[in-house]
Amino acid sequence: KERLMKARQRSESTPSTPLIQHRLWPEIKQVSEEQLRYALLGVEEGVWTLFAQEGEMRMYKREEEVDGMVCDPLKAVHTIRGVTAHEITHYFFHPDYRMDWEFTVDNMTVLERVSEDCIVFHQIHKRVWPATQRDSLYWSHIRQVHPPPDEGLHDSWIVCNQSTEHPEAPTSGKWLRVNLTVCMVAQTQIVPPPPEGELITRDNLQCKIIYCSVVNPGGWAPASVLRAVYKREYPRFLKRFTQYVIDQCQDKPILF
Ligand code: 18C
Repeated sequence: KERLMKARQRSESTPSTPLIQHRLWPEIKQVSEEQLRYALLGVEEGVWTLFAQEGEMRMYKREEEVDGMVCDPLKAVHTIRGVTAHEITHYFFHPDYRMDWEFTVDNMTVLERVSEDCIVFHQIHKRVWPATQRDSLYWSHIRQVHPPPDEGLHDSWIVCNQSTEHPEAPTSGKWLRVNLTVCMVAQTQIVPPPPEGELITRDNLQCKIIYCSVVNPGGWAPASVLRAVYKREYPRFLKRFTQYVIDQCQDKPILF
């Protein structure tokens, strides 16, 4: 118990000072807290429809249109072994690894490195025939979740991505800009706990992941193509990304 408490204390983090002083902070704080609550709500029957399932992974959607454009909210839950919540969110947030696992992106640029826990990204996405190519511009914020989680959970982390604007990447006639709100919440569990007096190894780690996304395509796209892309790409993304993190972490010391 004492060892677990110490590991948890080491990983305590609060928003960095440069971030708190940034013009985006009030929005980042509000959206991240709201997304966390939304992610933890669960998937009520009759509201969410299961559309993909593989092993521990479950993906749900709600069919919704805004001004005739498909914007189906997605919620996915997954459980993987051998990695921590911090590791999952670290690889999701950090630009160095983005192109290793993100296969919807042709080009990624860091527009502004606000702080160690917040970056503004511009991405040009792969074109889906016959639609116009899309780009996205969003802030991305990583933080540990406070207060500490319930009994049974060791720690929780969140990455929240939200569309924004930036003078260095105005909308162009070239791409249609998508509008996105995405969050990834990860929770570490120590199961099974190590025998008394022994250290935690990767065999004692389990990580629960909740991924939520709402993407407005930003302009016309055929609904049937869009829903087909959605159904194919989200499971592909979550499987590929989680396997990537497992592979990256297996020979490294545990990052709590
Ligand atoms: O969360 C994810 N990635 C993060 C880091 O990149 C970040 C970005 C999210 C971008 C979501 C918007 C993507 C638009 C993509 C255009 C289509 C690409 C298809 C490529 C096919 C090879 O949060 C993981 C994101 C996983 C994305 C799954 C696909 C989502 C499809 C949404 C469709 C909206 C655009 C429609 C384009 C026209 C299609 C007819």
